[in-house]
Amino acid sequence: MQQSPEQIRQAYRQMRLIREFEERLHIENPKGEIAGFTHLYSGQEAIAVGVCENLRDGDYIISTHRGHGHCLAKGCDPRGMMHEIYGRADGLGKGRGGSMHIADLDKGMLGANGIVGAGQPIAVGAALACKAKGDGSVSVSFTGDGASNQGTVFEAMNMAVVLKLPKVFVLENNGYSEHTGASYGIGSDLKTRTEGFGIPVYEADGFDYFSVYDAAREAIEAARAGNGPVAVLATATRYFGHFEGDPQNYRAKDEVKNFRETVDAMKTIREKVTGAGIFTAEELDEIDAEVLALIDSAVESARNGPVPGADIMMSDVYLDY
Ligand SMILES: Cc1ncc(C[n+]2csc(CCOP(=O)(O)OP(=O)(O)O)c2C)c(N)n1
Repeated sequence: MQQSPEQIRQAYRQMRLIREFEERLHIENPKGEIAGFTHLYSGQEAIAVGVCENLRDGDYIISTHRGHGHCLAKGCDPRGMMHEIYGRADGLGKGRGGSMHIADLDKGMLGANGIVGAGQPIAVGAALACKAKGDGSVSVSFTGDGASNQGTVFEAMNMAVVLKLPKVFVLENNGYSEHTGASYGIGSDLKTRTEGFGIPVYEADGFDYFSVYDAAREAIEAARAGNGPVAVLATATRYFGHFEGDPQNYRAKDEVKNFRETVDAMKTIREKVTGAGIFTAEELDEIDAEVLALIDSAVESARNGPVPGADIMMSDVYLDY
């Protein structure tokens, strides 16, 4: 482990923050106070955090419909996000976007997106801006196994290669596209397909923060150096349904339970960090308690936050030049 204890502490906290944010939303969602679809990221924490811990403030990310984890990993305020998910006027998007449309341009988070694959062209544009600035910044897009079959992804890959852009394609294979297994839906393997575009692929174990961090570090360094686009391919699972309310009848009975008990990302990082003597279990428990208190207070204030008035609903609809 080449990271400092402080870096590891930060990564662990970020992963715990995502895990608890999502587990809590799973409890809150059926209460009926959250409008629209909610897609949870629990299980995939090591991927978002392993990638984003390699990023700088000036780098950009584009998320997916399953975006809370990416937003938190890039540094978006959990309270502002919770208020947004509850549709509150003081949420990150003034309550107009909800779960699927969280953005925070100040943090380089260019947006989550309900149209599968639609983030790709935006991320190519951001990568072009990074190249023009010439400051070594990069643009990162997160893409699911299902989204990887969209034409927008192929176009983005080709254009990023042709223009030699500092673009990082993070391919997150969680095994399913809605209810369709990746093995059924993907015509060849993601690695060779991506390499076919001329993009080097760095593979990682998506349950293991350190594996993702190392693969992403190598990939991102290559992109910063001006060598053109790269990809990080990580495999993990999602613990909840495609959306909240999905009964997951397409999964084997004990599938999620087995993942939670064996390769779980939080369990893995805890075992590695305590095993290497970097932090004790009690020190990690303290971080967990601090995060849980933060989530409690974010949910409480979001439930009581102000609803947007008509003035807010009508603002930022059209762009004035
Ligand atoms: C263009 C488009 N086609 C289809 C959908 C419906 N849809 C929403 S999510 C999804 C599956 C995405 O799967 P994947 O990219 O693997 O991400 P995951 O949900 O597994 O995180 C589909 C087909 C959509 N929102 N947009």
